[in-house]
Amino acid sequence: MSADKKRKIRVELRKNREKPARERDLTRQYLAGEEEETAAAIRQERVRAKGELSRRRTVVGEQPTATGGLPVLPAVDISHCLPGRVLRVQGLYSTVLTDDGRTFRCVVRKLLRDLSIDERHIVVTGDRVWIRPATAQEGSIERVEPRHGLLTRGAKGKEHIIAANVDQVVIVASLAEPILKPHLVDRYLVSAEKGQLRPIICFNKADLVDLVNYQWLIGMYSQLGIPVIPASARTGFGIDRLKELLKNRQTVFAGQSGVGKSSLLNAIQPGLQLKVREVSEATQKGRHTTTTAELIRLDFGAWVVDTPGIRQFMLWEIVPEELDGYFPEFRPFVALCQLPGCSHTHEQGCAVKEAVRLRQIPMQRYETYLGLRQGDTFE
Ligand SMILES: Nc1nc2c(ncn2[C@@H]2O[C@H](COP(=O)(O)OP(=O)(O)OP(=O)(O)O)[C@@H](O)[C@H]2O)c(=O)[nH]1
Ligand SMILES: [Mg+2]
Ligand SMILES: [Zn+2]
Repeated sequence: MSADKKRKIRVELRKNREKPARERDLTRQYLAGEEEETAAAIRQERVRAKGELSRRRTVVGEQPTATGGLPVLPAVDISHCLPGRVLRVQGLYSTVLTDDGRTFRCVVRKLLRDLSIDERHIVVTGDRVWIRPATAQEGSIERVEPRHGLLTRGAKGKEHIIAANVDQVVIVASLAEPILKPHLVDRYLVSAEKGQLRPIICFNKADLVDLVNYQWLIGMYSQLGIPVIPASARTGFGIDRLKELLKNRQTVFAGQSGVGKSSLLNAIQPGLQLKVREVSEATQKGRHTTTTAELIRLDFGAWVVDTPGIRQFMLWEIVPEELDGYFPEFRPFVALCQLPGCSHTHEQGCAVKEAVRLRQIPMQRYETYLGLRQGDTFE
């Protein structure tokens, strides 16, 4: 934080809170996951309905250069504050690991909450923050640094940031139960491209199938230049290769519930003891074993984020006209289409369609593209 960038900035604050804090805490205890999202959306509606965006205040800080976060980065007194990293967010509390290795349970400073129009996602897993310790184990988050490397999705018409400040995403899919959905893998790939994350694909549960039947899939993604790792958390197959790719990097594990994200992390670092689904529960649908995204520092010099499986992975803020930009293998052909702004769906002289015909672009990928243009959810 350099002093010369600091200045007084006039900002709009959210006005009064719509319900007393205590009452809301209680509500939160009873709600989890999607239900809480709905409740948050309802509370949000109430705030908007009252048209309460009128209070203003002057804050000393910097104007962030990146968009998406809060409108100001408040200056913090570094003689009282510590830099750290958000390990997980649970309700009103975030667990922060400070750079000197201590863990604090933190609330978010009121100013930050007031600056945020949407109260969710002021702080997300992976955020770099400054905290002010109150006791040896508790404190408050005073400032959130601008984010890079995001895994996001759309949820109920809003952006949901799953993890911030990561370099890469391991897209985990299962070759057995739950059934493999290549379109879902493609959707995660688009999201990776959008969040500027390097993608890695891990096909787990290889112990349950004959890999020969999946060579086409492994080959297809490998040809796109994506590292593809067939693996088994159960037998340890592929785990060393995966571990190698995680070294000295920050990686988020993503994929449907039950594909084995937590199991893979447990195999990568024995003793980690992340909760995994009991075998007897394996057939129960819709159960999430991991419930919050959690940042973990592994022994061999890697940071990973274990995430809960997502039922509906919607893309966020991608306009149809720009969708082709998120399919890297389309790029050389897009420029050759006859019509400017070609949608590659029905046009004459479309070089993308021709490339699909000549098998220079895999049919599977083109079908995903068409589906996403039509707004499919692939559920
Ligand atoms: N046979 C076999 N089973 C596996 C493998 N990996 C995971 N499983 C099983 O699959 C089930 C789900 O594994 P989890 O690690 O809990 O899956 P997850 O992706 O973390 O699921 P959520 O936390 O709900 O998102 C468990 O019963 C695991 O034992 C594997 O490689 N082979
Ligand atoms: Mg899990
Ligand atoms: Zn075209």
